[in-house]
Amino acid sequence: MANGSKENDYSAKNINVLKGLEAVRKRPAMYIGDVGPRGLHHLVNEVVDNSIDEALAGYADNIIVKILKDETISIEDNGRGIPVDMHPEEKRSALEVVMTMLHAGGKFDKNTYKVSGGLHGVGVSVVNALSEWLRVEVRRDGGVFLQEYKRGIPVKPVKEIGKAKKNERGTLTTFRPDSEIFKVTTFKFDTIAERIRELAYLNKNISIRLIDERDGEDITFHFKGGLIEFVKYLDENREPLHKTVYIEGEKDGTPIELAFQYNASYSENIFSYVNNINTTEGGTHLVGFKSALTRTLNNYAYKNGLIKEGKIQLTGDDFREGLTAVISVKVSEPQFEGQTKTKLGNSETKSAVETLINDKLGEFLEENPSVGKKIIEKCLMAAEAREASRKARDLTRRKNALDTMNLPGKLADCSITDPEHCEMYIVEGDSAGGSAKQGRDRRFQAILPLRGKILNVEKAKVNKILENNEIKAMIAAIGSGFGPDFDHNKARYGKIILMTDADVDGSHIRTLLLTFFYRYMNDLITSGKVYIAQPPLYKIKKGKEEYYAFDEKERDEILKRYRPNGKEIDETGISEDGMPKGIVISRYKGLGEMNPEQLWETTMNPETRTVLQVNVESAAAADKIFETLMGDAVEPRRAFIEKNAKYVRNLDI
Ligand code: 0RA
Repeated sequence: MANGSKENDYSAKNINVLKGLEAVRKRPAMYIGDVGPRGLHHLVNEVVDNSIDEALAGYADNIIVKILKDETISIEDNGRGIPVDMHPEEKRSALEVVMTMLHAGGKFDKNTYKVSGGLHGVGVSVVNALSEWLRVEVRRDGGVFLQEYKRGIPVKPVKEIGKAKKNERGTLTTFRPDSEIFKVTTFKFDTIAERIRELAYLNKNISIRLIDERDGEDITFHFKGGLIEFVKYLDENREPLHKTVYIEGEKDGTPIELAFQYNASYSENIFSYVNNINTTEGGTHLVGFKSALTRTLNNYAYKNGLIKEGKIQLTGDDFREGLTAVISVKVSEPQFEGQTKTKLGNSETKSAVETLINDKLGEFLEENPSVGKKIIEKCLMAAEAREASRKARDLTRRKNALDTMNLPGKLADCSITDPEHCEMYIVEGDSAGGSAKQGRDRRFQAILPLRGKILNVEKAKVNKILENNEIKAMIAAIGSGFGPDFDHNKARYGKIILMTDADVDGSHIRTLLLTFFYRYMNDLITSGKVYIAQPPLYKIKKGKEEYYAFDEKERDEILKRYRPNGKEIDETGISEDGMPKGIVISRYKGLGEMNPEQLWETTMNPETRTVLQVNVESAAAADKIFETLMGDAVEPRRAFIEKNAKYVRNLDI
């Protein structure tokens, strides 16, 4: 009888496991964000993060990630190996518990700085639940142990399948994402490489190798210089004004690392991390850093007579113009807040960071007066430019261009005023703008047509930017400020939708717009308010029937229905065997070719349209792309375009 109750106990636990797995498979997006490419790549991050945690605990320094030929992934580390002995409460192997129970990983882990924010840290059991199969091989205590799972359920108990060599230890996980869950199951090397590169910069003692067995690409990421190298990489195409400043230390149990340099540009690029998570919404560590920077530099400048008393007052913004910085802290019990759970809330972290940087930066400046002088000169220039742009802004204000009371004449506003229900289409060109104005639902859709190309803000000073008519119109229409005083909560629309032609000019204009939003209305992007419209590329017409296709694949699917005996039909609508079928395929070149009804039906009607939400997965990567595409250096831009040319599907020349 005693035995019976034990068995009941065991099945009760099993039921919990099955319920857990079922919950994950039923609502995968709740655990990994989405089931598109982003969610797919999150699986890899999740497993890699576990190995990184083992490395941070001081037990591993080598990680190998492979994309295998059949689109499966393997991740191997030389850590202690996940424990395989019986778990006293769960009455099964600890390995099985870690792999099958939600959030079980942390229970064993005495690791102080375990990731626990955002989408990371959901636990490897989530990866297991969303994999058609997964196998994990552990080397420890002289043995090699194996367990395999199908959609999260163990196929058999953990088994010792061989002997490990002396001191050989580690964990090897291999998995195939479940095609019942994910829309696409092909991995992109660059997406995986981007996160690995970031991790390698943030953890200078770890070497991570990424091998793509599909094409033989093989890169080892190991940066002995850590954050110093990260900052140099970020500023690769910018001109640094001095050697990189590096500060490292621990305060009140919080390890803190910072690297920064000033460059000749005008933009501020601070990237902050907590436990290897990119805190795109900032938080207390960032606040601590900013106030220490302002205070220390200000004191230093006055003490050394670099600023004449009473001449010009430097603000916090002046101390951050042309600054590229990475700050990384490890917090043992991080509180993540904000829309995307990427804002650190722990108040003790602010004072830890502030105190440490005040002390160490002060020391650094005393020891490196030439760097100090360069920095203060740069900040003084920023202050002067700010004065000039304030005057320019005042002028514009007087003309009411930045005033919401006086909306730009080109704006066809919507009648509803509640921002949550309103959207603004920014449309390329007056003629498409005209169609959009006629086709829209004027209750909640506003249209702002742009004439030609907006200014490239990456290369322009603030006062020039504010003189640009298209930019003035956007600032006024959105109505929630600009630059440092931008506040997305005051935006007049909940969605800003960019609608440009599907050609080279269109994508250039879109990039210019995104650069502007990224640099001067950043919160608009991080709060998820910016979208890209997806107009169709083809119309297929047969008699009275009309279909729209958004890419070649969709076009061909539609044509298949008419394809006679598998014969191809070309774009003129004439099949190869010479039978005209009465099918007319038209390729839309521009938005202007659609009449208002078509534009509404295909691109603007919320019931039927597709819009892509713009998000910044990695702020550092986004910064790099804008700098490459829009900055001064020509060679990296050429290289970027060449490398990415294979992703361009519809290049209109
Ligand atoms: C908890 C305890 C121990 C190892 C691990 C977790 C561990 C987890 C992962 C995940 C990927 N690689 C990993 N390596 C180790 C070891 C406890 C002990 O040996 O005392």
